[in-house]
Amino acid sequence: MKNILDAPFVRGMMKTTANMYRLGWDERNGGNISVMLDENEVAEYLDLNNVIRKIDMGFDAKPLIGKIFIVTGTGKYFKNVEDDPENNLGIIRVASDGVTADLLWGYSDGGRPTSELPAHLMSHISRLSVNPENRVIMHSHPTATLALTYVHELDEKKFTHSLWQVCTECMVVFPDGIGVLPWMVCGTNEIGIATAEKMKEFRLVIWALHGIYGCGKDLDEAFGLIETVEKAAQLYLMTASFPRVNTITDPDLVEIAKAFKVEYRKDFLNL
Ligand code: 2HA
Ligand code: ZN
Repeated sequence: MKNILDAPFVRGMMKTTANMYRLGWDERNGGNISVMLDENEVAEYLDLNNVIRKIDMGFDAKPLIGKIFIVTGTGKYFKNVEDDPENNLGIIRVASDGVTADLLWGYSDGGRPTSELPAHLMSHISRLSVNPENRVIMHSHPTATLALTYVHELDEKKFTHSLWQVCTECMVVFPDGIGVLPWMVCGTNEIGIATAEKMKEFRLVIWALHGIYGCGKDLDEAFGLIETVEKAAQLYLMTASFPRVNTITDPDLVEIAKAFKVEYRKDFLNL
């Protein structure tokens, strides 16, 4: 059996959480990540018959029965994952009842998966239904993105449009736009259901006055989506108090979409 601390999926979580922490996106226990793993790959590192303990998830994830995920722990700090992955991360498998998780590795101090597990697993179900390649759900509190939700209308079209307009890359990176949820209590099944519903349509979902969700086929893709939104939010806020002399126009946005051959939300433009 290979050493789990060398597994690319553990190394990837260590590197990504460290990056996100250093960018100032994930203060204290802020943020959480889940990645769906390949069973055969995990079996190179762990005995899949060895269940350390059972964890009650408190919601139904039946479409994911048997699926294995690496998930950040509740109350754990992204800052600390790199130094102690076995305590701050866990590998769980959705058990045959759909409401219990088998702990296969990690959460070594008796911990549990992130409090946002409902939003994560329900979002995995949504994304897999529209893109079978999806593996990652990522939640974070990037500063400028969060700040923007205090001063910008929480309308999906207007929010997306404002960001598309300040950064040429945005139309290419998230042509499908950004879903926006109003402020809600976090950590609940309700916000999980609402997030998952948006995830059927969007790869990015804003939690107003809280943070953002992104997804993708790997950690880089989910991270890159959030990173691009955050960059655009910074540019928007840096320029918001000055008269806008230049901007990327709607015809320009159409040109970008054509040049990069991306399908975009045409109803998010004002043409
Ligand atoms: O895990 O970010 O939304 C801490 C949070 C809750
Ligand atoms: Zn959060």
